[in-house]
Amino acid sequence: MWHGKKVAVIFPTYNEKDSIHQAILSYYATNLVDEVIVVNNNAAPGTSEEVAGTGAREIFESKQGYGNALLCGLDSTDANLIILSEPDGTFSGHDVIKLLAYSDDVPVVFGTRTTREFIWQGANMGKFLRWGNWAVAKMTEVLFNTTLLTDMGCTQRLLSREAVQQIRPHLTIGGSHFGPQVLLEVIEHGIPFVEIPMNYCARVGESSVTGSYWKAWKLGWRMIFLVLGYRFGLHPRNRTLWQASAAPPPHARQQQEDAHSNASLVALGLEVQKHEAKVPETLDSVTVKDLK
Ligand SMILES: Nc1nc2c(ncn2[C@@H]2O[C@H](COP(=O)(O)OP(=O)(O)OP(=O)(O)O)[C@@H](O)[C@H]2O)c(=O)[nH]1
Ligand SMILES: [Mg+2]
Repeated sequence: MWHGKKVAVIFPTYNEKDSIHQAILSYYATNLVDEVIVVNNNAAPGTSEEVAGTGAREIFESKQGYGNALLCGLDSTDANLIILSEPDGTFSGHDVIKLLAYSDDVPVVFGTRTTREFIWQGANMGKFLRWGNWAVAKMTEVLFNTTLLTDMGCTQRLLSREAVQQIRPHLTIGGSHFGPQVLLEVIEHGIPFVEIPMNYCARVGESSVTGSYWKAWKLGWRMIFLVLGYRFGLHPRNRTLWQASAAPPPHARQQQEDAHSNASLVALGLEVQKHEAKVPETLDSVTVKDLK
């Protein structure tokens, strides 16, 4: 729970049998996570046995793909704050509190894996991936004139229930570039967001996507075409903008409340002045009417 809001973590799993048990425990250890949902995407044999007994809820998605698995998880939770992550040892429960802290101010918090101080030894974030991700993220930031961005593909991120409801009908990608589509839909809907550094560690076991140079290269180009497609109108949709539909963020609410109480004080002052003008000479002459 975070400020009375239910928190869920979604783990898609394909080839993380050797790390998933520990990953689930590390998120529950925060005492902030109410539910871990494991989306078994035709995962390696033995995965279910590793999940059993951890307290996580295992669900199954037979349609192969990173995006399909995450969409299945998003559709299976009623949590108010939803954290997407991976159970391959690259992310840790340690960062949950950072995502939650920022969720007080913005409905979407993206992680970034390109901050040097947070990249651990053995992590799959060499120069090519780091600067490649950074370059596509910067291109997106400039083309959409949006908030600071330094990573396109960090799975670990937080979305509020309201943000998910707004973008969900527009999420169509079942494969590895699902992550950038979520980012682009958040931008297109005008949903406020921020990006913060995540610790990024070495993977346990074999990576099936960015571990291969050519797969990463191809994914990079698909991301670039996706961003350009969004920017130049190839994904026109009827989107309801966030401002039109959503409640103001807490700080704006606070400002409104302050403005309200200031207005009330001014009104009270005027009333007092009016009554002072009518104050009778002696208390004896005070009538019930004067007191009203
Ligand atoms: N490759 C693959 N991954 C899937 C699939 N369905 C879900 N996933 C999950 O997608 C996430 C990303 O896959 P990884 O193999 O870790 O790829 P990656 O994150 O690009 O590679 P690393 O940076 O080395 O972790 C993992 O949590 C997988 O379990 C699928 O059909 N294929
Ligand atoms: Mg991974």
